[in-house]
Order: sequence, then structure tokens, then C-alpha cells
Amino acid sequence: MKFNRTPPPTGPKPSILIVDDEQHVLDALTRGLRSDYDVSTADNGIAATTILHSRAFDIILSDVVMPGIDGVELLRLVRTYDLDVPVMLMSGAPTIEHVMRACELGAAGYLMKPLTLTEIKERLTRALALRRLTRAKREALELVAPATAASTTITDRAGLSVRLENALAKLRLVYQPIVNARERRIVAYEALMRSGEPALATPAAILGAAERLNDVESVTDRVMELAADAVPGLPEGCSLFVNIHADDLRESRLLATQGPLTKYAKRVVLEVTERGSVDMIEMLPTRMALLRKVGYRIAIDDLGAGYSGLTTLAAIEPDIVKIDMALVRGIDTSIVRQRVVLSIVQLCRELNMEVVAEGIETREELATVNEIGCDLLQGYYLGRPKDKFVIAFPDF
Ligand code: G
Ligand code: MN
Repeated sequence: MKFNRTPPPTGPKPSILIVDDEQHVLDALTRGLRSDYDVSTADNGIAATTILHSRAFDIILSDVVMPGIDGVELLRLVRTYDLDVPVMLMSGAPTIEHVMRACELGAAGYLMKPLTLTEIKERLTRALALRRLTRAKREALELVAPATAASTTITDRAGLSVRLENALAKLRLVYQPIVNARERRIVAYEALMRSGEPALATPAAILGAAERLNDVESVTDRVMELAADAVPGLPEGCSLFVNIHADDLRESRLLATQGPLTKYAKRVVLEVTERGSVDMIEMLPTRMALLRKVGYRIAIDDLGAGYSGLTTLAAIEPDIVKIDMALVRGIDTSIVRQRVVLSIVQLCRELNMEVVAEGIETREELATVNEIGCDLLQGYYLGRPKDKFVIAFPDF
């Protein structure tokens, strides 16, 4: 089959805002770029922010060293209301600090002067293409995982902030039973967050938004408050599994003696997903030791999902290992899955760790993980997450 190559876009020209304190640079860039771009200019940072308040641009090209608001500060200001617009910085003599701060704030690139017009054009074209790719990625995500996509389709910070606040205000926990296979009784519940905010309906969407706004803390605080409220209502002898974000391990909030969950630590299992925690590997053992001292038990969540690595497992030495539902799905008909789960179960037994099989959806999956020897069982088949602590589950 033959495909016709897509012709270059014929729509309106992309809009660019150029910010530089030297008029001759502005003039030269305007002349050079106006055949490809709808060009606006500002000769200082304050003028630039005024223009940016009244209209949006597809891309911003800014000098770094300017009197008043410099390019990096401008980038910071832009990011307070637009999470996405590519900002390309250019400078004759960038300092390490400038470059580092620019990277942190998500600059689309750093151009070193002197530059030829061709070089500038190439970098701008590339930044715009990357921006389009980001959009396409979002569209793809919306197609296959609409809930996860929700938080990334909101591109302005103000909008996302409002949604997150709304989600936090309406945040509630639902509880999914965890069954002890040998004793045939519910021994714990996993607390899962839900929000009434349609744009941020799932935990992944809420956390995605919080990460983008650099405010995972607020989510954790709220979840800990809600979890603490729930513990006294737990059925006798049951514990509560609470998901925490890897970033929470940086903070001592969980350890704080006045923290809402601390007094219930002995009835709480903290679930840590290995996602994103790799950069903290060195501090994990001490953090874990402190959490244990307070009384928490620790579980590794989603073992077997793409991001889980054995390094974190070794650094955390969890009390409990939760096998990702992807490994449980169809395990009754997959020898490979059976073998993998069996070896995890055997190793955990040696290490004195309990194993939870997550995401059990059918009677057959349940029978298989039970036979393999998973200690604890969880999944829709045994019970969906509910507002109450359900006490009944199907016989097996
Ligand atoms: O990452 P973590 O394991 O915490 O994710 C738990 C999520 O999986 C929750 O949102 C919960 O609603 C969902 N879940 C729980 N049990 C099942 C199940 O049996 N099947 C599926 N598909 N999802 C489940
Ligand atoms: Mn979990």
C-alpha cells in the first residue's frame, strides 16, 4: 500500500512572541521570521506579560539577560498560567544557574548566541513539532484511557488548579476488601480515592494533576485525613491499606507525631508504588526504618507492572508485596504467569513477606492464585471498592 505524504500545514501561521531588550535584534528576527510566523514583539519582560495576558501564542522566544524581568523570570510567569506553551530562551552568556532554572521550568530549549536565522528557525520548528506531538499523545491517551487523559488535556494552570481544588473538596475514599486465603476472612481494606470532579475522576488523573501543579502534598494530606477518619470504623482485627505517592517519602509528614494517621499507624499498611521512586533509592532504607518505627507496615504496590524494578524492592524490604493485576489477568490459562507468580510467592516466603494477588476478576483466577499460595487476595471478584466496609465475599 502507498501512502501520500502529508503536505505541510496550510492553516494560519503559528504565532510567536519575541522578547528582547535590543531593538535591532527584534527587527532582525521579525524580518527573518514573518514569512513563517505571525510575529509580535516586546522589548522588555513587563511588556511581554501584558501582551500575554490578553492573548495566547503558539511559541515564545525570549532573550535571557534583560533589565527588569529576565527571560527565566518571564518563563516562570508564563508557567503560572500556561503549562504548555513552548518557551525558547536565547542568551550570549548563559550561567549554569540560568540554564538549570530554565530546565526546571520546562524551557523548550536554550539557544546560545550568536545564532544564524536558519538555526533559530530549525529550533523553533522542532519545538512546535514537539508541542504538536504532545497534543497528539494526549489525543491518543484520550482514546485509550480517557480518565488518565483528563488531567493532561487541561493546559492552563489556573484551570487545572480549580479542578484539583474541586476534586480535593469532593474527595472521598472507597474501600476494597482484602481476603486472607487460608483463614477465608477479610483482614484488610485498601482505601482508594474517588473524586466527584468529572475532569479528574480517577486516582491517576488526580495525581497527574497534582504532579503537574507540583502539589502532591495537598492530595496526600487530604487522603491521610480521610483515612484517619475511617480507621475507627474498621471491622475488628482489620487493617487499612493506604496508597502513598513516592514523593511523600521525601517529607516527614507521615512521621509527624501530630499527623492524623500516626496514632493509627499499627493498623495501617502504606502502599508505595515503585513509580518515580528510583531517584530516592539512597534515602529509602532510612525512611522505611522510620516509618516502621512509628508502627506502619509497608507494601510494594503493582509489582510486575512496567516500572517496577528489583532495586526499589531491595531498598524498601517491604512487609507485603502486591502483585500487579496485569500478572493476575488470565493466570488460569497462562503457564508463564503461573510460573512467575509462583516464584514471587516462594521468594517472598523465604523473605518473610506476605503476597497479595491484586485485580482478581474471575473464579478461575481466584482458584489459581490460591493454589499457587498467595496469602492475600483482592479484586472485583471478591469485592468492588465500596463506600462501606463490606463484610461478605463469595465462597471459594
Ligand atoms: O495501583 P493500584 O493497585 O492501587 O490500583 C488499584 C485500582 O485498581 C483501583 O482504582 C481499583 O478500583 C482497581 N481495581 C481493583 N480491583 C480490580 C479488579 O479486579 N480489576 C480491575 N480491572 N481493576 C481493579
Ligand atoms: Mn494500591
